[in-house]
Amino acid sequence: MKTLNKHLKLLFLLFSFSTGDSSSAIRITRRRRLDRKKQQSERNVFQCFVFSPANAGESALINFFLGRPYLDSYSPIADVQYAVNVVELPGGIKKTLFLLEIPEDGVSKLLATKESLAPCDIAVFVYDSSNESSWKRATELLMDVASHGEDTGYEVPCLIVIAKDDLDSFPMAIQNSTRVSQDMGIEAPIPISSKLSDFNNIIRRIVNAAEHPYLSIPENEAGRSRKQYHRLIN
Ligand SMILES: Nc1nc2c(ncn2[C@@H]2O[C@H](COP(=O)(O)OP(=O)(O)OP(=O)(O)O)[C@@H](O)[C@H]2O)c(=O)[nH]1
Ligand SMILES: *[C@@H]1O[C@H](CO)[C@@H](O)[C@H](O)[C@H]1NC(C)=O
Ligand SMILES: *[C@@H]1O[C@H](CO)[C@@H](O)[C@H](O)[C@H]1NC(C)=O
Ligand SMILES: [Mg+2]
Repeated sequence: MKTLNKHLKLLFLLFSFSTGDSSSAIRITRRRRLDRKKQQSERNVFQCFVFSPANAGESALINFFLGRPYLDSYSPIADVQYAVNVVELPGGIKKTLFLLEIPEDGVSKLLATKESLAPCDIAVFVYDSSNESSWKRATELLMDVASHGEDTGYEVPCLIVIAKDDLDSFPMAIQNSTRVSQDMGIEAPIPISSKLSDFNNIIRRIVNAAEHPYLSIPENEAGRSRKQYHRLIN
């Protein structure tokens, strides 16, 4: 957890430099809130926190992001804790994306601090499609982040990623994860298979969700119908 705190601080610093914004966390956060009101963020640098239960396939995703080949064995010890790359969007627009791995055992400590999600533009929850406890744990993490957002005002857009889509999924997997995303008013879960190099445009979709935070922030019922209305009129 000490290392996680260090990484968060470092990311925060890098973020301030890369945006030419040497101001405090407060200003960055205020700008994020403004982005949400405008429903569109024009920032060039986004930070993604990646949450996942153990063995979910998170490292395989981060390795793909870094342009590295898929391995049949990843070691948690050799895990990349944060990664950065330039993402080219349709139309040639380039955005810088940071991925920060949040180890499962660090989540409760992370969420114990009110401002911990202030530097987070998008939270991604990865679970293993073949592993029911992976799904259950990932849902808990999503709920924890969502209620942390409601309690503190640091609400973040969330995406669910179903990893290892090449494996047989457990019963009710698709139905239940679709229902959870609908209930929370977020995008449908995105299946990927690192093994088959089938990434379903995941990196661009992460950037896209960060650019349109309003559409992916988990909400209560009133917020959901408002959101549906905006989807319809856009
Ligand atoms: N079949 C299949 N296996 C995968 C896929 N992605 C990862 N794996 C395997 O699943 C295991 C765990 O993958 P990792 O990427 O290390 O998962 P992780 O979430 O980083 O795991 P920890 O760091 O231990 O929490 C490894 O043996 C991978 O080779 C996939 O798309 N399909
Ligand atoms: C299933 O997921 C849990 C995490 O919730 C993990 O501890 C366990 O190792 C996983 N099992 C397999 C076979 O990957
Ligand atoms: C899926 O949903 C059903 C009905 O709500 C529930 O009984 C079951 O426990 C869920 N399974 C998982 C893996 O979430
Ligand atoms: Mg890993």
